Amino acid sequence: MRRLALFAALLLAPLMARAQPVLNIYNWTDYIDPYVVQRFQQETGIRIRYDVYDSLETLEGKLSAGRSGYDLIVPTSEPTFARLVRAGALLPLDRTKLPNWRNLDPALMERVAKVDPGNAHGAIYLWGTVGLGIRLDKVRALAPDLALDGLDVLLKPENARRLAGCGLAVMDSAADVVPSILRWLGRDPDSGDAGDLRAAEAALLAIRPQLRAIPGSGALLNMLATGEICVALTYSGDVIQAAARAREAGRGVEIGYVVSKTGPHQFFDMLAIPADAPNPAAAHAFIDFLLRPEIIAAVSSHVRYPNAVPASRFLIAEPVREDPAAFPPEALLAQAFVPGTPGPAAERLRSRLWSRFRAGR
Ligand code: N2P
Repeated sequence: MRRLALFAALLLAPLMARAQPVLNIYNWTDYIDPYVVQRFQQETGIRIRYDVYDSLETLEGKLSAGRSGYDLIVPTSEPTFARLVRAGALLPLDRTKLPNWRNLDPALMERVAKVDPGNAHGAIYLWGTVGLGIRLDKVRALAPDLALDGLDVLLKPENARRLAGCGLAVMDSAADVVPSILRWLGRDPDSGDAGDLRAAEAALLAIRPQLRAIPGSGALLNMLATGEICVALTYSGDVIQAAARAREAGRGVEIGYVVSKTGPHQFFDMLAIPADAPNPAAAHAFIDFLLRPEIIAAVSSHVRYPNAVPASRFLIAEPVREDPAAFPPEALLAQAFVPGTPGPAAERLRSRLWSRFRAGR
C-alpha cells in the first residue's frame, strides 16, 4: 500500500507542478520586499516568476515587441502607463476582484486619472522623486564650501570639475533625467521644442567629460552604496537604500539625498496588467494583496518609497516614515512637477539627444 502511494506521488508530482498557477511579474530593480513575494506564494499556492528592469526605456522596449508574457508590470504614470492605456495595451481592472482598492488614497488616484479616466487600468504602487545621491563624507572633504542644496552640485560644470575625482554618474534614462535638466534650466520640463532640447543637451554635454558612468539605475544604486561614485542623479528611494546599505557596511560611507531647489520631478508607478497577460486572475490577486496596509507597509519599509495606502503609514518602519528624503514635506511636494507624455516628435528629439549624451558628442 505504502509503495503504491509512493508510486502515485512520484507519478503525480510533475503533473501537479505543471498545473500550479504561475504569476509573471516584471518590476523595477530593488522595488519589492522579498518576504512579500514569499508570503503571497505561501498564501495562494501561486508561483511567482520575477524579472526586473531599471529604466522606462527598457520596459517600453520589452512591451513594444508584444507578447511579453508578463501578467503584472509597473510602468510610471507618465509617460509609459499613459502610452499603454492609450494604445489599448492594458487590461481594464476587475474591481470586484480588488476589495482592497478602497484602501487607496482618492486624492493621489485622482492625479493619475488624468491619463487613465476612472482609474480603469491601474493602481498606484509607490511614488518618489528624482534627485541627487551625494556621498557626504567625500564631497564635504573635497569641497567644504559647496552648498549641498540642489542640482547645481552636479550640473554646474565648475562643481562637476571639482568633484569628478570621486566619481559622478547620471542614470541611463532620457525619460527620467531630461525633465529635471529642463527644469534646472528654467524651461518647461515637458518641452518638445528643439531649442529647449538643444539647451538640455548642451547642459548634459558640459558635464559629460566629468562623468564616470551612465549606468542603469540598478547598477547605479550599487555603485553609490559601495562608495564607487559620490554624486549621482537618480530615484529617491534608490539613494536611501544605498545610504542604508553603506551604513550597514560600516566603512564610513555616508550618503545623503538632495532635490532641486525649484521643485523636484515626482513620479507615480502603477500596477497594471498587460492586455495579453496569460494569468490575469493571479495578477488581480497580487494587486489586491499589495493593497493590504500591512503588506504595502512592508514594501515601503524595505524599498524606502512611499505608497498610496494611507492606512499603511504608521505601519511603515519609523526611520523610513520619518525620513524627509523618502517622505518629502508638503511644502516641497507643492513645488514638485509630474512630467507629461512627450509626443512622437519630441520623443525622437529626446532619444537622439540621449544617444549623443551617452556617446559624449
Ligand atoms: C526602483 C526605482 C523605481 C522608481 N529601483 C522609478 N520609477
